[in-house]
Amino acid sequence: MSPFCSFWMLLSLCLRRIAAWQHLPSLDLLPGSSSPSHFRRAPVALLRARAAAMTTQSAAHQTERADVVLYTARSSFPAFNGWKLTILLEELSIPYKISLLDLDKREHKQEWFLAINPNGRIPAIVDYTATPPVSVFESGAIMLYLAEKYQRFIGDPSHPTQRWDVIQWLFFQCSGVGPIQGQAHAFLRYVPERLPYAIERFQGETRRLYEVVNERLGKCTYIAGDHYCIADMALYPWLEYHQWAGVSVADLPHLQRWLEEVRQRPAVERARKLSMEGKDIDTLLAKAADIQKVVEGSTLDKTDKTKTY
Ligand SMILES: N[C@@H](CCC(=O)N[C@@H](CS)C(=O)NCC(=O)O)C(=O)O
Repeated sequence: MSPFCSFWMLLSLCLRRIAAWQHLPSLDLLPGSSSPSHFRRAPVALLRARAAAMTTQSAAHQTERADVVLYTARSSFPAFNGWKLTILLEELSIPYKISLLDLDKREHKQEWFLAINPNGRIPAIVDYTATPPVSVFESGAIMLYLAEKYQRFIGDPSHPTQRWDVIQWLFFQCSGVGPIQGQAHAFLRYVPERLPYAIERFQGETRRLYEVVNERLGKCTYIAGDHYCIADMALYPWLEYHQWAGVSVADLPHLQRWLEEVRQRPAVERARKLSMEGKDIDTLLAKAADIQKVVEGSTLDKTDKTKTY
């Protein structure tokens, strides 16, 4: 091996050591290295991401070391997809930090964050315990990643169906309750035009999904069976804030019983405080008109008008 190559190997090793020690993404210097992740293509972006994480609020399990950095939102509107993840991280009790992106200022559309989540949405995580660090986006995928990694809240892997019960109810939330209730929020609270058809359509479908949940919870303690799991955590923020969608749960007793049970978990309570920072439903409802103005002005996804399709 040439002295030049040895020098680069040594330097690369030192940098990796420092990176692992500080939980920085390691920079691969050796040409032709087999490191597969996109971190190699965006190291500067990720260093900036880390810098952002360090200047923001830390979570209950704040330590000098953060195994995981969660990118979630500081916004005038409730960001339930990020809240799902603070619940899971609190339940797992692992050292993590929260980096709050200001959605009203469209920080989630900046280049450095798009290197982590090309979809430009929160939440996303970077797992610094992995070598090289791993980034994951999409709340459901992040939940599965963490649950599988720590082998918790995912059901007994040796059971023939438990894991799939969890996964199917998690998908039910991620592809059903989340997007549909999200549209109910949008048309009821954020969109400047009043479109009764859209409001009724999404409220009606949200209510139908709630009835499916109620029916299921009449048969088992938690959504995927008798064990509390990531699907419960994913559903909780949405069902807890049903009033934000203008949908009632007054006649859904099993859903209410479950809400009460999940709400009382200490990790859920800590996560609610971290994620919703004083945005209780009464405050939200009282401020709905102001929130609408902010969202209208800044955060709704806008098409680039200069492009032609
Ligand atoms: N399917 C995505 C949805 C993520 C999402 O919509 N996040 C919202 C906050 S809850 C967001 O980033 N909104 C900003 C925007 O629309 O520009 C997931 O589950 O992670």
